[in-house]
Amino acid sequence: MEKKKVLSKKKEIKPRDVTICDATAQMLEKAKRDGVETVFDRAAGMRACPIGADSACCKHCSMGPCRMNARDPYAKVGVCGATIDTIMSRNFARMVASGSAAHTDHGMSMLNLFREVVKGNITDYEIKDPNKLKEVASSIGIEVEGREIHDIAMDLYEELERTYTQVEGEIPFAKRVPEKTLETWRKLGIVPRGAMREIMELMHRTHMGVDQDYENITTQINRTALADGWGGSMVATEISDILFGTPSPVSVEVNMGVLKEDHVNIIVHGHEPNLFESMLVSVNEPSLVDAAKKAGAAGINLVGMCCSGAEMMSRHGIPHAGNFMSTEAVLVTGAVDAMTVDVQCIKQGLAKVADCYGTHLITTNPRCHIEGAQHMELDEHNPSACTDGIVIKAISRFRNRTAEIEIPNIKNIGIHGFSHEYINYMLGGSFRASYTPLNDNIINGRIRGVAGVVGCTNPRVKQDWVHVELVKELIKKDVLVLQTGCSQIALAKAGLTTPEAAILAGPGLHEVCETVGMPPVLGLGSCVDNSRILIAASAMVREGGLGHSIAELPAAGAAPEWMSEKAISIGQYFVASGVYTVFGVTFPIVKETKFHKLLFEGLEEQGLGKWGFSADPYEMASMMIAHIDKKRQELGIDKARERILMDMADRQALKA
Ligand code: NFS
Ligand code: SF4
Repeated sequence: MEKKKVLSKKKEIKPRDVTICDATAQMLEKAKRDGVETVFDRAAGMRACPIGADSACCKHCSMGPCRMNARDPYAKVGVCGATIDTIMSRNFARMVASGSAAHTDHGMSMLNLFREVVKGNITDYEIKDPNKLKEVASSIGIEVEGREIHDIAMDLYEELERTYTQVEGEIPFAKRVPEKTLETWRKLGIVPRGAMREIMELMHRTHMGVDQDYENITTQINRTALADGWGGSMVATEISDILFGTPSPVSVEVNMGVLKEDHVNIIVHGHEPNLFESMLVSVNEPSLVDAAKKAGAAGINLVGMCCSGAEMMSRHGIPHAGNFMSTEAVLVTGAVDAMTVDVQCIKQGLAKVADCYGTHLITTNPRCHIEGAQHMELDEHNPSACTDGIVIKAISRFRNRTAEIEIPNIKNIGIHGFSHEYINYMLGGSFRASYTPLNDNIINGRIRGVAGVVGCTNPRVKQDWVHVELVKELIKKDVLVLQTGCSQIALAKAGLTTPEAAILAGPGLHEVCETVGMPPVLGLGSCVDNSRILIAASAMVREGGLGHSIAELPAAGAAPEWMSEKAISIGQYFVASGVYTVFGVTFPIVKETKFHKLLFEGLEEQGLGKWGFSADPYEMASMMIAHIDKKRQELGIDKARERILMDMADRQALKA
């Protein structure tokens, strides 16, 4: 292999220090030998700017950029007079605007596809789940009884388009929000109109010289974030379920060992499921399978990564090679013949690594080209033109492989694909699908509460470690964990997505898992599928016995290794929905400021949730558990848990 050395003279990393993922560590060793640089090397060579990390600078106009002093935040103001609170809240607002834009644009792409499918202009995709179509339609007041699927679908399209374009009025999915939560939003003026309007207004308000009151900016921050969670993200999830099927539990292999040396290996990495769905058709196309065999391969092996991977593993049991911190490392195996990407979380660094191993890196979405990568646009009217072409390129790379191949021999089998619909069914049974058993088990104390642990991996912390330690700690204390995104993959690799992992759970949760046959950690899919957590939370409120708003639930959320603006938007919509949400790594705000106090305390006083921060997984767990216990106490169900734990101790004593 012709090696193009790209490793610069920077601090050397020790693979075991930067990740607990054995496969990734093994590949980082190989990368070192091959002279290839990855995100971990670049992170070691790049000292994070301390002023930027605290969000204590502004470059919104050319009178600046202006730098504040994080140690003495009120000592200075910007040239225009902007205070630290204005500057930080504007910066935070723009993260929310960008994250919300990413999810809503993704959702809008799904909705466009849906419209064209319904109209018959696109024939390569179809409505796979008409039941879900009806459910979603009737949840927002569309008549479904005795009507044609096509007519319901067209009404649903028109209604959901308002999620984006509506100038005035509440977005359609506001109808799914528990009444008391919605009441609070109305009082605060944060029920979203259309996402386009909210994002536009937030960008306007954060322009130089517009909104210079951090509290008023925060109102629009909330509204824009809610337009993501209950708007763009929820539309992305629901429409994808309607088009491609609602997930139900499926056994899936995760980790780099899913690559096969004797197969043509194709990885799909990104976020929108349409590319992947069409890829799945192409790799099963007999003429292409034949071509692969003629090239000497045993077959074509299709594998996912990151969030599009998480969707495909949930819906179809497609193997998953790893999360965000492993996307370059997986190319170091030399076994990847093509990696195709659409949008979001696609490191530009992939281009160089792909080049080093002769892997085809192919972009497919008009929104995302990468210098040095090949672009083959996916047109939904004829998707196979793109995806067949990618398979052909992958086959030719297989035939001419020169890179030295080393595939980590590690695979972790787990159960994934839990949806709100399935949780309902799993716990309630097919004849009385409901959340009663979940609520009952929370009320009687077997389950202490529910935690959503989600989000990215980040080279500023040891890959997967914070996720895994946090989740282990939570389940040990009887907290049921719901997961999405890269976090779910971290736990899958750690073996916690199996029913057997229930032995790591506390006695109450263990008993429930054993009875139902479920893992203590339920994987719900990709990051837009965090909307499934919102829907589940609303169902718990409606079921009764756990308060009247999401804020009253014994629940908490965390993104322990977050890195993206999308994660901030998600965090903010959970907070605005009423959830205590704890982030790790770093928090982009100076402590001891008014804006910090508003996010970490003030929002809760308004009836919403609040932010928390800790970089330490054990402290994070105890913060979340303390919150859950406080909510149990407020609901008057704290004593029940003591009783049930005493019963369990008695029973265990009897057994002994
Ligand atoms: Ni979410 Fe998915 Fe992963 Fe983070 Fe990126 S892939 S949308 S942003 S890194 S979890
Ligand atoms: Fe500085 Fe104000 Fe311009 Fe920001 S908007 S760069 S604080 S002068």
